[in-house]
Amino acid sequence: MSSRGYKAWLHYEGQLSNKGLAKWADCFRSIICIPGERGGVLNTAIGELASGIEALTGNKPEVTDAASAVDRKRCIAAGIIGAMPLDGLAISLAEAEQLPDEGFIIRTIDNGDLCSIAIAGRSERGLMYGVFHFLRLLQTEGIGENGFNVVEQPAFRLRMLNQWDNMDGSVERGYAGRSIFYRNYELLARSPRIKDYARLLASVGINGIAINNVNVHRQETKLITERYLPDVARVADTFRAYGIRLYLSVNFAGPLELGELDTADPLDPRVQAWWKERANEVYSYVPDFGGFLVKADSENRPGPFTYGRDHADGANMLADALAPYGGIVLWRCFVYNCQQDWRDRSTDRAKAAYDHFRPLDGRFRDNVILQIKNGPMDFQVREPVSPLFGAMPNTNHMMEFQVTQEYTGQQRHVCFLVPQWKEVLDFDTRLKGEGTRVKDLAAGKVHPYTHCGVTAVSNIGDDDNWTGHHLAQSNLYGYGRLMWNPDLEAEAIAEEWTRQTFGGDAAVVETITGWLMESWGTYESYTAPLGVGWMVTPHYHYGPDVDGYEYSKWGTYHFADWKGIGVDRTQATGTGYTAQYEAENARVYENLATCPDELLLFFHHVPYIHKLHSGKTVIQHIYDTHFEGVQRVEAQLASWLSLEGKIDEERFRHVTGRAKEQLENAKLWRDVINTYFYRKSGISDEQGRTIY
Ligand code: GCV
Repeated sequence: MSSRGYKAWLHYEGQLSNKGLAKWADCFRSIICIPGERGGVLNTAIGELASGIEALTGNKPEVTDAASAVDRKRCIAAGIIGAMPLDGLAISLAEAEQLPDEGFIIRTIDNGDLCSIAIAGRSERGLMYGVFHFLRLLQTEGIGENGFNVVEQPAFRLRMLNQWDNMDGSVERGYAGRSIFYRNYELLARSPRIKDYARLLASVGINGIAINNVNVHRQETKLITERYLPDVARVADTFRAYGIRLYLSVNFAGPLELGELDTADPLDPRVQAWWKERANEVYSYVPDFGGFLVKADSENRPGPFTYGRDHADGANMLADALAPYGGIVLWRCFVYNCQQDWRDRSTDRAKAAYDHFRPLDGRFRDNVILQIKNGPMDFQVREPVSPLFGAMPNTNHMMEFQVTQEYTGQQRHVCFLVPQWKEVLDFDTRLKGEGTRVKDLAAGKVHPYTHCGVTAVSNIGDDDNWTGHHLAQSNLYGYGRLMWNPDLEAEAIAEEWTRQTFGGDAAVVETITGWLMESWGTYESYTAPLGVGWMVTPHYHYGPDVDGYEYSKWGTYHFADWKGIGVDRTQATGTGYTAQYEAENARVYENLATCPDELLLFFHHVPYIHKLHSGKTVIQHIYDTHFEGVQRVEAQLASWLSLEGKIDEERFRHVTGRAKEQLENAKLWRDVINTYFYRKSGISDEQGRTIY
């Protein structure tokens, strides 16, 4: 496939033109790869460098391996620190050795008319990230008179993605077609798409992937058996060439489900031996296998509770099986009672993860890492940060985000999530005094975690453009970029994605970047208000259904009646959830006077006439934001339409179609939400706009 959508942000279409270029032009003719020995990721890096430069300049560079050629000027010298002579490259060994494995240096050397460019990675992977970064800089900023002086390293050690792909070819919460990994219960192990996907991920620094759904069904349970391991190994090979480790989701009841034992009790020696044998076999096929991802005792999946054991017992049993090979267990904390009685006002789903896991701190093996969703509920458009994150100093942590837009418009609406993730990463948990931010915890800077980082549910499928909506590619790109460097500005990420994907025309860049940047707020404004969440069509999670989950078993309520709305999660009169935060944060959320408006209904049940900090009443805020939200979508559509002729026909038509659908759906949200609350409260809109 060669469409623009398919190439995503890597289509390098002759965008290298700026005034500094002449000075460096000669360098682009020749690449010296140091050392000459090539294979694996090094090969990938050099191949990407050569083809990227060819696409950008129109000239195929000569690639030489000769170490002796290192003295040559007017080239790009690309290599691995330690194995490459640094003389003449303006890089000191002391500086280079401070970099972690995945770090790199890009430096231009200007000796009058003899210029050269060095890309030096601390490892093969570091070099590959350096190459992609270099190509990104060429496309977004171009190379100026002063060249480059870049030193980079990733903030987080684990930067993963989770595919929720099933072997029948479906994708749970997938909005971009079918799976690129499976069809009819077979792995598409030789599919070029997997390689192209690996390339996209590597270009933004992803270094791990779990390739099957955390809900592990019958056939998927066999992925860790001989039936599928040869194909799993092929897929692992593909990802390995891009520096990405492969993980598999496993079924906790595997021994039982495969009919080999009559129990899955983690303390039963037969079960322990079974998993050890499985691990041994997996590693015989995939020697650098990453480990097991586990959803246990969650949403009807099996787990240790069946045997009266706890999560530490379950995770440790798997960890012991993987430990001899250096594998890890990614154990999910998305554990709650999904059979709740809506009449029961004391149970609060938001409290569940913390209540289940916090008491187990210190009980998990060093090769277990707890995977904690960013919010206490489930990837809503607005939630507070999970209070569990950082609250277990003696247990490895990673944060789980959702790139796929399950609750944020399902890739039919534009909703650029980088600003949301950035808020989460910047959140000050205060767990070790002021300034204990999530990003520092995830980077292992606060507690001495042996493994830590971030992961996210992917948003791709076999649609030609990968993500359904062309603009949804920005979320995959943005996830990688932000998790490499959480200090990047969301807008800078949006802009660099736009430039690489749609080119550098000023109106195009401004319009698309602007649209992306206001899209999360826009989506929030016409959907569920003030952090209350849900109000979506049950199961599908698209479109409004205010009471869809209100009398259900899922623990997701808004408690709206004729007087007010919201969930009282205070310690004083509610479920006591606020107590799970550090004292100062708890105080902020507990008190109406300090609780931020955008989370008001997550933490409090208030009358419709309650005044927000903004000065508006809750009910007027609901009306205003819902009318404004639709107006914003109208304006976004209009400015997109003004780009006609500046965007290729195919993408222009496609995005226009989706934007029109978004507008219709936003109107539906507006009218359903406004009408519902008008009918409940009996309070009219101050501006007398149409409510049904
Ligand atoms: C994979 C939510 C989703 C489910 C998903 C689950 C999870 O409940 O709706 O589809 O299952 O989260 O994260 O495990």
